[in-house]
Amino acid sequence: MRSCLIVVDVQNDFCPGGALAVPKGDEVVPIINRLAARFDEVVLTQDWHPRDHASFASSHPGKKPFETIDLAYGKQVLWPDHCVQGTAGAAFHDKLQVEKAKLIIRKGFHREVDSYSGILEADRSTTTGLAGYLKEKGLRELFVCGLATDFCVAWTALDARATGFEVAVIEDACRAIDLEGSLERAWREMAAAGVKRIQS
Ligand code: VGL
Ligand code: ZN
Repeated sequence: MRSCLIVVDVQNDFCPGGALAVPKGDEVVPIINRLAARFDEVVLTQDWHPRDHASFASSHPGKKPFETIDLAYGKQVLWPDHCVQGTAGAAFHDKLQVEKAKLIIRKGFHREVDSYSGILEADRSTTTGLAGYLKEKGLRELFVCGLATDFCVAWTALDARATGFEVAVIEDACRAIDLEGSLERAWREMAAAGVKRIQS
């Protein structure tokens, strides 16, 4: 079975000093660089929002970051503006060794639809093309790492599993946001779905 490392959203805005900083988010960088050296296949995902994205609290008058609202596809957490296309915050952490990656999947670029998942957008019907790419290349075993454990990593791992891949999340190569129990919930859902929880 051919395997692929999926590196989720290791971008400046999710690291200390960034707009939506994940605590200790930058600590994953050297761990992921070491891991990537051991894989022939590495894919990066990149959160890539338009300036007026529906997941930004600033797009909804009167709303504040970390509140939730109902959008056409269901509940949406509202975030500080982050990973705006072309900004320094949307760039990969400058110590992340990205040369190895053959594919960068951008997501969250539809103004009205968020995408925590690297596979399926939040409307649960628009695909990013990543599953097709991996299948066509015969990559059936996925190792997922990056930011944040309880949002984009978990959603990517769950969708990959639901699409039929073997999936493991590398816990020490991830960091979490942990919003109102989201981290524990994410691990529970991943375990129930058959996502393996491993260490680098
Ligand atoms: C993420 C919140 C909003 C993530 C992205 O990468 O986990 N979280 N956008
Ligand atoms: Zn985002």
